[in-house]
Amino acid sequence: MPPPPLTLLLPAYNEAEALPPLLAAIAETRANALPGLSVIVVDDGSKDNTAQIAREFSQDWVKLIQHSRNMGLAQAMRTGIAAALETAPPDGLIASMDADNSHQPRELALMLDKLNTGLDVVIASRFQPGAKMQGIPPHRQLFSNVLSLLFQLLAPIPNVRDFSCGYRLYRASALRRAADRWGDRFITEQGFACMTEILLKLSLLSDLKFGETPMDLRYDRKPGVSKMKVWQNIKDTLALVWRHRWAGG
Ligand SMILES: Nc1nc2c(ncn2[C@@H]2O[C@H](COP(=O)(O)OP(=O)(O)O)[C@@H](O)[C@H]2O)c(=O)[nH]1
Ligand SMILES: [Mg+2]
Repeated sequence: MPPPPLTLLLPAYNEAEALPPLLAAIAETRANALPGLSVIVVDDGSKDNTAQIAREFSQDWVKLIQHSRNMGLAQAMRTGIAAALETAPPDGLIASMDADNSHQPRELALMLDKLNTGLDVVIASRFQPGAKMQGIPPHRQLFSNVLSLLFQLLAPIPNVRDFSCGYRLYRASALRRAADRWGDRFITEQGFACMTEILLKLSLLSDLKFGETPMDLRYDRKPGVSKMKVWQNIKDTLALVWRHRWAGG
């Protein structure tokens, strides 16, 4: 039986430099392991050639959606998930990945194997034995370590250690249930905390199973600087865990 169609979302803001090597690596993975793979690049009002590069890649399995102005990672995820759900069959799969060329497309095959052990969400995790990381600034490393411990303590999800990584594989049916249940309130965050919010919301649905695969994070390949506003993200994340734990979501 052929594997179910998999739509990979790439939220992209000013990723013109990172996209060519990333799209080439995705094409290789598609040819070698995942023939059902298609890509949606969500260009979020980039000021560089992000959209042009996605367009020029001109493969029928790459689709470009553009925001006319920069609306932030959360809005890009809302747009991307809604577009992917429109076409996903009941057994379809939806993945997301940073567009900064620090995540490795070939790990998708490993994530799919893991999903097929009976899971609904698989996270490429910096906290699984075997995970590797190159080029992470110490303050970012510290931030993700603290965040992982905080969530394991205050908002634990069985088998989840990496709550904030954007590289994930979901069953479309899981995202559809969340979209049906919360509608416009599925993703309420504005910034990077949306990634954690997606996971927390999914954990409130009954019978979903989560898992992780070890990630090989190549932050050293990322051109330019991180777009994460660290202090804003810390504030948003603390407010999120507070609402989830003590204020009923
Ligand atoms: N759509 C959209 N994506 C963004 C924005 N800021 C960052 N991103 C994307 O979100 C992902 C994560 O950002 P990145 O700089 O890689 O964060 P880091 O890896 O945590 O340092 C990348 O794919 C970015 O292109 C934004 O304002 N809008
Ligand atoms: Mg990144």
